[in-house]
Amino acid sequence: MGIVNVTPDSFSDGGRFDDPIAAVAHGRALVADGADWVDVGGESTRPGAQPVPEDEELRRVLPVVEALAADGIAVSIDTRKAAVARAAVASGAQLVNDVSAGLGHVAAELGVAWAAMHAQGEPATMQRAPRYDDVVAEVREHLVARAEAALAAGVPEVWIDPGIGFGKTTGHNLELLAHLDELVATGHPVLVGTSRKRFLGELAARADGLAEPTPVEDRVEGSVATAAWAMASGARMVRVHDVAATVAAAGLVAAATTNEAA
Ligand code: PMM
Repeated sequence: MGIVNVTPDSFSDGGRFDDPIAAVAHGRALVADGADWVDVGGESTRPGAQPVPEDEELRRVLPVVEALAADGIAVSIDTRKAAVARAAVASGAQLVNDVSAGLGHVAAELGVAWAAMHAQGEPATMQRAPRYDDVVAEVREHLVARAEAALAAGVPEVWIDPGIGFGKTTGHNLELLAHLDELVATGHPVLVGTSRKRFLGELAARADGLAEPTPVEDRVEGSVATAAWAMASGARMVRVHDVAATVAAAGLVAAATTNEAA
């Protein structure tokens, strides 16, 4: 799943694709690089981000969803708002990617696939003091409950996502990645997003003895390595910015796990 953030303030590619023409061109380029899905979002959920009004989010995403879907591209809409999900599906989106895990009833009403992501708290404050007794068990139980309710309500396909970086310390993120197999074992298809996230910058800085996290443009290796790890652990989809490098890694993971080269 390749990422198109139509936002002026996303942490990872803020402002680069906030005009619809650039965003559509970028979505097409991600598909040319091998993405199966293009995830279009109009509200940054980076730590500290402020909510975006509904009419502004609609203005950002709808032309992009419509143009990419018209090309036959599988589009997912990254939103926490029911009205945005409804309008995006009416414009051709086929999956609601929901970082609030609260739109299961909307996906049921629309009859489209739904990705339920775990988050602790709201983006504006979620990184202040994330706390868990057992992060893996708490995330798993939350997601399984949401997934079962959504399936019972008639959602045709439900993905679960541990929400790397959403109300989690670097330690929580690493624990979730180390135990992804426990999410996979629930039987629900797993989606994981580590791409360019801050914990990768923190880990790279720690390795180099630097005080500040490495900048976003220096997180490609960590992004690809963690995507490969997620796929090898059984995740069925990874949400990434660097599609070409990740597709190459996915090919290697597939060869290694099926031992095709032997
Ligand atoms: N991360 C971001 C936004 N949307 N959706 C899912 N399902 N999983 C994620 O980990 C996720 C997401 C934040 O990253 P961005 O600002 O680079 O889009």
